[in-house]
Amino acid sequence: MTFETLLYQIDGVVLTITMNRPERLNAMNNTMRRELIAAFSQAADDETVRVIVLTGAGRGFCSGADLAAAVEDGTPVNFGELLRETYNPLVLLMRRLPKPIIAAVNGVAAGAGMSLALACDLRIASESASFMQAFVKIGLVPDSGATWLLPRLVGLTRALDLMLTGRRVAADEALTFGLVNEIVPDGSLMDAVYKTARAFADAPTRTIGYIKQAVDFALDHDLEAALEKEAKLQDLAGATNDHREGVAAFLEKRPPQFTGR
Ligand code: LHQ
Repeated sequence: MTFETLLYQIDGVVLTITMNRPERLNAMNNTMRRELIAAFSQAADDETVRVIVLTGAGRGFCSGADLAAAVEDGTPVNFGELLRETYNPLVLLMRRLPKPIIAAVNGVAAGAGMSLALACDLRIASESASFMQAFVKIGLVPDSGATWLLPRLVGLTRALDLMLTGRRVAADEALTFGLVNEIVPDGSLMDAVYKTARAFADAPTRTIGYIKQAVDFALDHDLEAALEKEAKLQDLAGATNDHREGVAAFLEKRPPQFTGR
């Protein structure tokens, strides 16, 4: 599939989706929102894809909604409808996608662009990356999952600081409070990301999907419900070839050969 605003590149089992509007720091216009949904849907359906990397072209990761596009279109934006029809399904698709998604945060991630980074499973950032809950600066409420994801990732104290001030947080500060998993020098970002991606390429992919499901479920349910969800998902994981292979490999004292099934 070819896209106007994205690059969609598969190398073995690793898919890289690159947001590609560098002149606007990869701000999301209508086309990009639609294409991101199509790209992640295709990644979900494609059995050969076992890990996804999301990154931005040029010096930005994603600067959020394209603020100029609405003015250029000349049509009034119905914010609630826009969120319900595009950003919200995209974030749900990413959180429910049963494969690991790594954000390669190469530059600024602002507004809904930061939300996309938060919706990934891991965030590896370059030294010059930054994060900004830009919404309040333009009189808007954090959206695209930011109010749900950010407090869970960094705690309420820090989440409210970032959301209420809209201040720009540099990568080193983001690392101190667990917003990113790792920071690497600018020139080695993609090497570091692909090293992690390759490790996931050899992982029991189906089980990783179940882990994502279990954790997201547990975040808004009580212990009893979370225990039951774990039991249900463990039934499914226990029936995978990869579980059988993992146990066999352990007993035979050899590395496992997971196939993602
Ligand atoms: C941009 C953008 C951008 C267009 C940089 N749009 N052009 C919103 C609306 C409706 C409903 C649903 O939800 C949402 C969700 C949201 O995402 S709201 C938040 C939207 N994003 C922002 O408010 C961030 C706006 N951008 C900035 O504050 C700065 O550009 C940041 C801090 C991201 C980067 O600053 P710098 O590194 O100094 O770069 P710059 O400002 O010079 O930007 C470079 C170019 O990119 C520039 O164009 P130009 O033609 O002057 O070179 C910017 O106008 C353009 N750009 N963000 N979101």
